[in-house]
Amino acid sequence: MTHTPLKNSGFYSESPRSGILGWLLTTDHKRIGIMYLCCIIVMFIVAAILGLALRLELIAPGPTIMGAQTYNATFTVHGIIMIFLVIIPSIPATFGNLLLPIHIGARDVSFPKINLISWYCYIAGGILAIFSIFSGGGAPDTGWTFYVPFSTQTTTNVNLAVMGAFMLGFSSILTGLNFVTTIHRLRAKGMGWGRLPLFVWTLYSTAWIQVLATPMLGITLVLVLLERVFGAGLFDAARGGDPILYQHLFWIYSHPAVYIMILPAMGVISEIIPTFSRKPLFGYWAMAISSLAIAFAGSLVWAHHMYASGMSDFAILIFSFLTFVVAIPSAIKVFNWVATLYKGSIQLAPPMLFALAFIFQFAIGGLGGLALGAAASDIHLTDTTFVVGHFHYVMFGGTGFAFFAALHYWLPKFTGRMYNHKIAVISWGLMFVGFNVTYMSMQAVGIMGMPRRYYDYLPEFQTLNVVATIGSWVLAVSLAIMFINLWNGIRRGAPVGKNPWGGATLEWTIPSPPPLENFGEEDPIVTKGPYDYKGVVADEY
Ligand code: HEM
Ligand SMILES: [Cu+2]
Repeated sequence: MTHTPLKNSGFYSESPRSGILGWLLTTDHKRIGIMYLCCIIVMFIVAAILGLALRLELIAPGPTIMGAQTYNATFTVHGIIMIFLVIIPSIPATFGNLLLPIHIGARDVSFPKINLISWYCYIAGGILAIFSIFSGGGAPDTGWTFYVPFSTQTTTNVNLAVMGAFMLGFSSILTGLNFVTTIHRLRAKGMGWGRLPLFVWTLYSTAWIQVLATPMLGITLVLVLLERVFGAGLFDAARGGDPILYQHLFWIYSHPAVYIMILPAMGVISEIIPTFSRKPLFGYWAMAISSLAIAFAGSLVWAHHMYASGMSDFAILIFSFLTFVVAIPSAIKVFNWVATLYKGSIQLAPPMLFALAFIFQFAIGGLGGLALGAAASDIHLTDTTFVVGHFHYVMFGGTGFAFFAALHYWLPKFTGRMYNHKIAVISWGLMFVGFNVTYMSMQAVGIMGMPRRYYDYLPEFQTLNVVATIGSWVLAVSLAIMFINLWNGIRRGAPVGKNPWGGATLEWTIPSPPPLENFGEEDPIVTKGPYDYKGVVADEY
């Protein structure tokens, strides 16, 4: 069958421009994915350095390296960058862009130009957020949650930070729009819904949250601006407004947003576990449907962040019950990953090690989430460092480690070169220890009662804080080793063929790196499911 150019995509009219314009004006999904990847890794390093500064400050009670105002600004900027510029786009905008069209047998996404615009929205949002740190008025000090009334009163650069988050929300909506349309419209012949890689199912579920929930954040941030610039009074109790309304509006997006963060990560794990167990993934449809179930049920639980805001016991009961309901599809995923490992011929290659650490840390994060979902324990734990430890377990120990697993799994595919495995395993080992020491200590001192968001604390909390800070240094060293090793791999690594890992999804059937049009003259025709390893062997390299 002859190949037919995609209509209106202008994809084929684009001859690869050389030089910087070949990137800044590209509409190729792979190049856009790589541009996101570079930006996100830089942002991660910047925000991680701020995180390390927070830990260093907390090594002793009282001021160590900074005072109260700087501490408040540092955790605010750390949180804003990590959430909006790193974790939310981390997997969809990078590996989603790199792989989604290839996984479904297409040559690009439905709207390549809109895809490029989403990247420019990301850049614009990033510039505004970074500007908010350095321009007059001082870096925002409200926390990443921008809670009113403080965020409408403080004189720091909340306006710029809010506008930055608004632009980043737009970037996320455009990515979601593209992915939903692409999955519905551009699947290759034979690529029925039951043959989609599970990574695609998680991107699909995430895309619906990006499209439906993110506008809520946009509206809420505009209301904060209206309050700050025009004194609208919407959240001002003295003028008939309601500050609690803000918390509802904010979490109606921000809780589903945690699934924008974790669902694609779960998809990465569902690609890696079967490849290195040499077994089809256990319970394909249970995994596919549980992604949709998490996206749906996850939009019904937002007020579990507000048990201490004066809500009625009945409302607390409802939101607590719904929070436990969301745990069910998440638990199904953990069960099915473990069932896939069972009796598999396990290969502990670097991507697999990061994937196994994900399962361990996500399980701890998930159990911590149940303790926070239960009103009785949450009333004690809310706003302590237990909460901080908990979301680092889910967002860093979960999504972060899945992002690193994806880097180790797919970078050889898109660069054509392999990194040093021994160094990768060492960086993984150090990271696993450093991570768990840092955040398990923060959870423990939170249970003892240490509040979050204070640069100072009671002397009895010091021991665990010293342990946590030392843990963060081990974490920092491991991150440095990992990034240097991957960079060396990109530059000087051993060349690899189409399929260095013996994967069975479509990307492992095309050259490394893939050609501009992904597939040759002929559009692929799909005849089997994504995890059928019969006759599939890994290339030597
Ligand atoms: C090297 C890595 C990191 C270190 C050392 C670190 C450290 C910290 C510390 C100590 C705090 C608590 C501040 C306080 O409440 O007193 C914090 C807050 C936070 N961290 Fe991290 N973190 C790291 C990575 C991450 C990652 C990967 C994320 C991803 C989402 C993240 C997101 C956040 C958020 C959202 C907050 C809350 C900020 C706020 O209270 O407004 N961090 N981090
Ligand atoms: Cu939540």
